[in-house]
Amino acid sequence: MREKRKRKKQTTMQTITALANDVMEGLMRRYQDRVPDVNAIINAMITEGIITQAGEIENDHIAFRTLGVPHLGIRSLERIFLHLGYEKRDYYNFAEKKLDAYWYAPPKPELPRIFISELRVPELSDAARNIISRYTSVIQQDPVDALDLNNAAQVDEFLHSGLWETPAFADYQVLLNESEYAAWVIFNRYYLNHFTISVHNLKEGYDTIPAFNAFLERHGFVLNNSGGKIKTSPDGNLLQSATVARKLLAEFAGGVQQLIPGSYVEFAERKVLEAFRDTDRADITRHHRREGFEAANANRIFESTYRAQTER
Ligand code: OOG
Ligand code: NI
Repeated sequence: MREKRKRKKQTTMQTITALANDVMEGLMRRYQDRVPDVNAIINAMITEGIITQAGEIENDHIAFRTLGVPHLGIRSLERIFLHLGYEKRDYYNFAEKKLDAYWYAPPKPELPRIFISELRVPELSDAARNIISRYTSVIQQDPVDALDLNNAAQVDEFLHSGLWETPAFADYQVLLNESEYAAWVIFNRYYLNHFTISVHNLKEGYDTIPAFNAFLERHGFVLNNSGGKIKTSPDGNLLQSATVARKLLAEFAGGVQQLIPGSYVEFAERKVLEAFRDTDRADITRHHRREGFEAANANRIFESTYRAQTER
């Protein structure tokens, strides 16, 4: 009896992990198609002999942006990942950007962490709120309710679906002047905002953020310099950097084409915690390193899609 139950639990675990892998693959495939820097960075890493193939890259985390309106936002989107075995962790507040965020720990270390943020729409001006509501008020119930969360193809399609009508460029511009985040989401929706290359396990000479940034700049990639190119947590153990989002040709309502910021790529170095500094490098796993995120780092990283960075 107990054996049987144990087997059943193992099977469920395997199914969920396979599901998570499929969802992740779909996200990464479309992201790679949309963000030319992803393949360009992978190719530069191969050329420089840092890796021999893309599969060797460890994905520290991925990130989504959402709108805080009824039936959407974190509460809706997170259900997909909670179903995949992710666990909700710390909360972060971004007062000036009017954002809430949480991070989610994966069920297996091979899967990336997830960072989901949400715009506090009620704090925006009447004009911005009205625009957002014009697009999102057609959503009268949580769209995740309608999904079979065990069907990876369905989840994949949902994450890359319209959700609301293609915005008019004039609406995008009004939002842009009040919240660059709002403008980004109204067009880009749940498309992956970034994936993150873990640098600490790369070969020597590339395994720190300063070294990896130098490599990126040698190859001509432009880094977010808001608050400096290296964002460091107060404990000194989480270092992050990011490219500035390249522009993509967006088609707005009525076929109007405009270049707007798409997604970007991030880099993270998680240092070994003080208590484990004497441990052999070969024995170091994720659990020995700095976990979680850092609000002050994140606050700057958000700006990778803001004009002050993308128009540099
Ligand atoms: C997320 C920015 C924050 C991090 O790792 O702290 C972040 C975003 O741009 O949506 O990715
Ligand atoms: Ni990030």
